[in-house]
This record gives sequence, structure tokens and C-alpha cells, in this order.
Amino acid sequence: MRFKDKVVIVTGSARGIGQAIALGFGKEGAHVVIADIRQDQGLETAQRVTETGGQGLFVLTDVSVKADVEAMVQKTLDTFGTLDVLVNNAGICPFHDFLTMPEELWERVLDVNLKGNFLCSQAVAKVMVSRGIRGRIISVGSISSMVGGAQQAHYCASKAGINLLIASMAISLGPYGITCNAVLPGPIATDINRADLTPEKREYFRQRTPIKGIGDPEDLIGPVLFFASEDAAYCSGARLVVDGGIVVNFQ
Ligand code: RM4
Repeated sequence: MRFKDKVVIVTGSARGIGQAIALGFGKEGAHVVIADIRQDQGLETAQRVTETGGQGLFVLTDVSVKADVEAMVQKTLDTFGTLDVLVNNAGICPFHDFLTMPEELWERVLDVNLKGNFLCSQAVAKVMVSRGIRGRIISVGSISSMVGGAQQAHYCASKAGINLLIASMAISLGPYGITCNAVLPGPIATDINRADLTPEKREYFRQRTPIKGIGDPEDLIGPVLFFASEDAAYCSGARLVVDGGIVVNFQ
């Protein structure tokens, strides 16, 4: 129960990696804000948090919209009175060829994945600084911030941006005792890549991954909760790869 009575916002937590992280915090006693654009799944996840630990609260949130983000933070403070941890997990990956990629698709991916990180982090950090909360900000990046993808030009660029957004925030927020870190998942089976993970691609990843093959959302719980814990009090600006060893497996 490391997070009993702590207040944690997890964006994009109605399903997938974000949902696993939210439930992981709930099981350790946290009150968890499920910030997502998916209402039904978000309400269900909030209920599951309440049933397993702390209190769950769903807040309909598009992280790329500043007004939504400000409302998410305000609803958190109105409900729980404080805010300790932000997990920037919301992200999209609409696989698309580079040469035919529409400008609108590029913009949407960068808006959600990178600008969303900026908007949520800035709004939460302002509250932490003003209240003297030595909080935690953790972003779910990707190994795709380190290596490319033929159909992920937009996505890889957005995830690479997160790495140095986190680094810069670590510098700016360190004096306030706020740590900023990133976990970098490899291929994790979720709804956003279900169509992409054909049997052939699954086999490709399995052969390339020294441990286990494709990961599960639950594989991210431990690493994220570590960065949120007291054990990581001296970690800031760090990137923790969580990929079964695939990104280093050149030969
Ligand atoms: C991950 C990685 C995976 C992809 C998902 C959507 O960061 O790129 O290969 O399936 O994103």
C-alpha cells in the first residue's frame, strides 16, 4: 500500500497500458483519476479502482485540449483536495505510410502524444509548485523514441519529443522537488496496435525479443509505480526501457 491516500492522474487509462497502471495504483491504495475520451470504459475502470483500493474518478478528457486538461486538474482538486502523481499515458498510433501521410494525421498525433504531455504536465506542475507538493510526473514514452517505424513517422517523432520534454521538465521542476521520468515500452499488445500485430508481425517481434516476446500492459505497472515511489526520489530525467530486450537486439 505504498500509495495509500495518494492522488494519481493517469491519462488514457480507460483501457490498455493506462488502465493497467491505474489499477496498479488503486491496488496500492491510491485515489486514481481516469482521464480519457472513452466514457464507458473510463467509468468501468474507475469503478474497478474503487472496488480494489482507493477511490476511482472518471473525467472525460481530451489531453490535446487545454480547457479539458484544466478541467481535469480542477475536478481532481475539487474531489480529492490534492494531487501527487501524474502519469502521461494518453497516446495514439494510427499506423500510416510516410509518403501519403495527411498533414491532419501528423498534427493529431503530435497534438495528442506530445502537446498533450506538455499541457497535462504544465497544468499539474503549476498546482504542485503553488502548493509545495514534491510530486511525480511520469510519461509513457516508447522505444519508438529511439528507433523508427516505416508507418510511424508521426508517432516516433512525438515519442522522441517526450524524451527531451521530460529532460527539460526535470531541470525546471527539480528545484521544487518534483521528479520527471519516462518509461519506454516496447511492443505491448493493446487496442491501439491490435490491427498492426498480425501473426507474422507477432512472430517477428517474438523472435527478436530476448525475454518473452510481445509484452502485456501489466508489464508497465512495476516500472511506473517505481518512479512514483519514494525509492525513486533521486531519479529525474531518467528513461526506463521496458521492452524485453528487443531494442538492443541488433544481432
Ligand atoms: C509502441 C511500439 C509498438 C507499436 C505501439 C503502438 O511504442 O512502436 O511496435 O505497436 O507503439
